[in-house]
Amino acid sequence: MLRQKTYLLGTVGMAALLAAALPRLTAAGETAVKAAASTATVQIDNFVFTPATLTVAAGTTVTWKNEDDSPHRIGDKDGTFKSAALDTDDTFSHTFATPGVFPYICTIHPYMVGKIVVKPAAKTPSN
Ligand SMILES: [Cu+2]
Repeated sequence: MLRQKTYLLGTVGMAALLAAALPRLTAAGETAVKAAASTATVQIDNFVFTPATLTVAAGTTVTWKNEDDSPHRIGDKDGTFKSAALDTDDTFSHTFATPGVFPYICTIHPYMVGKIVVKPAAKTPSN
């Protein structure tokens, strides 16, 4: 038991140390980056992506939800992410770890275009 307590304290101390460098990998840093590492949704309805341009912080998981009567299939030009055909109410999620601009289309209806803009994750506030 004593040994276990020591171990736990050691873990907490280590987590605090690592929080500055690797906030996303530690329990201590989790709260600090919670706002950045969040989720966002793109709605598909009437052959339109809404919002057409979605800006998120790196680490955000974007979920597309097909609320249309027609199937749609998400894909970006570089093949970074690609969904199966989404039927009504189906969803597809992709986590954007890297900052950048990711234009995508519906590969069934290529005139349907959207864009995910990924900003660098917010800096961790000093504890
Ligand atoms: Cu489509």
